Amino acid sequence: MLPILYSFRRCPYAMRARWALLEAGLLVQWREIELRAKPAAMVEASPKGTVPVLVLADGTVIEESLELMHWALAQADPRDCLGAGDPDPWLRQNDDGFKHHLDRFKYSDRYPGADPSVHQREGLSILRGWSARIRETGWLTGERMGLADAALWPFVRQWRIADPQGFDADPELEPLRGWLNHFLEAPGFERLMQRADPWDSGGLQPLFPADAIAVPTDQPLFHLALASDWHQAQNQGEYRVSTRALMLEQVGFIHCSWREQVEPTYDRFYADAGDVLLLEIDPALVNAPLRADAIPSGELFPHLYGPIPLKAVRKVSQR
Ligand SMILES: N[C@@H](CCC(=O)N[C@@H](CS)C(=O)NCC(=O)O)C(=O)O
Repeated sequence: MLPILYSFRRCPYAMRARWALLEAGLLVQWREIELRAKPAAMVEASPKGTVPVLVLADGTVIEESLELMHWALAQADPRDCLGAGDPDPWLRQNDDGFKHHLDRFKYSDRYPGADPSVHQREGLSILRGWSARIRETGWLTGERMGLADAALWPFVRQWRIADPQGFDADPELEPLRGWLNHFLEAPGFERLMQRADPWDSGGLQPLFPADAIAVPTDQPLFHLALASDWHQAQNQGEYRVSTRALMLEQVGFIHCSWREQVEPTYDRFYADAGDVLLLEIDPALVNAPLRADAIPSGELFPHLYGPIPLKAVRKVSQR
C-alpha cells in the first residue's frame, strides 16, 4: 500500500514535503485537507493537527515536514541534496526565526499586538543575509542546491506574495530572487502545486503527484545507451546517464521506456548518435524508486530515480 499524505496546497511546510516526494521519485495517496475541517483519520494519526502528515504502510506516522523530507531523500537523492553542506543553521533560522516575522508581517490582523513594520524589518534583514550568502556561494550551503534551499524557498515565496513590490525592487535581494525563480520555474513547481478537492473518506483517492502512476514490476523497461557510456559503466559498477549527454545528477532521474516507446525515442534523440545499445532492465532488480511521469503531451514514461545497477540489465542488444 502506498503511504498516505495529508497535505494543504499553500502550506509552505507541506510544499517542502511535496518537493522532496517529487525529487525522490515517490508516489503517495494524496489527501488534500482544509485546515478548518481536518479529517478525523488525520487527527487520529497525528493529534497535533498540522500538515504535512505521512502515514506509512506499517502505521509509522511522520508529522514534521523536515523529517518527511529526510525520509523521502533517504530513498533517493538523485541530485545529492543531503550531501550539499550542513543545512541546520539555515533551517533553524527559518523555522524558528523568519517564519515568526513572516506571519506577523503577512497576517498582521491575526497578531493584534504585533507591529507589522517591525516584523517586516526583521524579516528583510534575514532575507538579505540569505541573499548575500547566495551571492557568495551560489546556494545556501555551497555550490549546489541542498536540503536548506529546498526547505526554505516556499517561505521566501510567501514573503514575496505579501510584498511583491518591495521584494522585487530591493537591490540586495537580487541573488535571492534568482534563487527563488530557480524553484518557481522548475518543472516540478506546477506539479507540486496541483489542485485537488478536499479528501473525504468515501470519495476517490488521487495520487500525488497527480500526473504519475506506479511502474509495474512485471514488464521490462528499456534504455537507449551510447555504447561508450555503457562500457564506462562496466568499470564504475553502475550506469548513471539520464539521456544523451545528460547525467542522472543533472536531470534527477534516468529516462526509460516501455517496449513500444523505444523506437520513437530512438528516432527523436539517437538517430544520429552512432553506436547505440538497447538495455533491457528488470524493474524488480533496481534499488531506487521508479515512477512513471507524464511528459507535457500527457504520455507517461518510466523514470528511475537513481543509477541502473549492472545486475538489473538483463539483456544488451545492438540497436
Ligand atoms: N513543524 C511543522 C509545522 C507545520 C505547520 O505548522 N503547518 C500548518 C499549515 S502551514 C498547520 O497545519 N497548521 C494547523 C492549523 O492551522 O490548524 C512541520 O514542519 O511540519
